[in-house]
Amino acid sequence: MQAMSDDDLDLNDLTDDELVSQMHDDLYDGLAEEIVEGTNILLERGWPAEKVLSDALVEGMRIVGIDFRDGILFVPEVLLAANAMKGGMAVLRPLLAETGAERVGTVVIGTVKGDIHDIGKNLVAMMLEGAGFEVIDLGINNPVESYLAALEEHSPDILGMSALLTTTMPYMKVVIDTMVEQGIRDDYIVLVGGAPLNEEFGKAVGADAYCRDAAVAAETAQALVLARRAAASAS
Ligand code: B1M
Repeated sequence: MQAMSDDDLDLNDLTDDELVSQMHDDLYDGLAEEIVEGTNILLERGWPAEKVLSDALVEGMRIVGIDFRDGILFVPEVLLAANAMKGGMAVLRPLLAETGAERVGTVVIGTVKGDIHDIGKNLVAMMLEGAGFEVIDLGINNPVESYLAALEEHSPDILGMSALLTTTMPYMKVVIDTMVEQGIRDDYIVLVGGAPLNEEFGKAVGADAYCRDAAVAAETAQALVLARRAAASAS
């Protein structure tokens, strides 16, 4: 998938549509430098960070995901694509995370045990920061013990869990059930997300909400924290 692989290709010469399409190809080919350059060019042309993220990066990764599923791309290539995506995200991070808003609350977030996917979780963390939350990111492959230790250490308002595999998403229930057993479940708002989840799954595992994407996660986090504070001050 190398539509324009000419070495002399100057990304600045491309129209917006051509550049976005070239970035999909560059992400597919795992070309991190080109993704960083393309991201900067779109920003210089006045694109909002959210649009660069959704149209150029997330859409490019969606295409990678299809060919990964169909056995056309394999783990090493997808790792390169993920690395390129992270290059673009690093450029966008200060813009997505910048906030003039007052601190709304604290979130502990991490990908569950057995799962090493972190791109979506990282995006959620950035958007939460942009919505005024302090975010403690536990990274990937978290057993229940690491979530519990972080809850104790940071006393957050929210626990967020991410899973990208159908085999790892049930682990969210292990974490929530352990919180129930320890009598601490209701001390926190629990949000869950990740591509294979849905609303029904969120309810079934006992989460407060399932969040479809990073923007929904940020909105939901704000709404639930404010609602909880309002309920606490009314009682
Ligand atoms: Co993996 N992988 N992968 N992979 N990988 C998927 C998930 C898969 C759907 C690909 C496919 O077959 N089409 C498939 C899962 C199938 C299934 O479970 N039914 C799969 C598989 C099978 C695997 C391996 C098992 C492959 C193998 O080894 N044979 C292996 C598992 C490793 C493990 O975790 N133990 C594996 C490995 C990898 C890589 C390491 C190569 C790489 C990860 C690199 C990294 O993350 N650092 C990788 C990647 C990149 C993908 C795909 C292609 C892209 C995922 C991604 O980053 N998407 C993915 C295919 C796909 O999802 N289409 C795939 C972009 C990201 C922005 O979206 O993560 O959905 P997403 O996040 C969104 C929302 O879901 C939501 O908001 C985010 C932003 O809007 N969200 C939350 C996510 N977390 C949230 C938490 C919240 C709220 C919202 O908390 C409050």
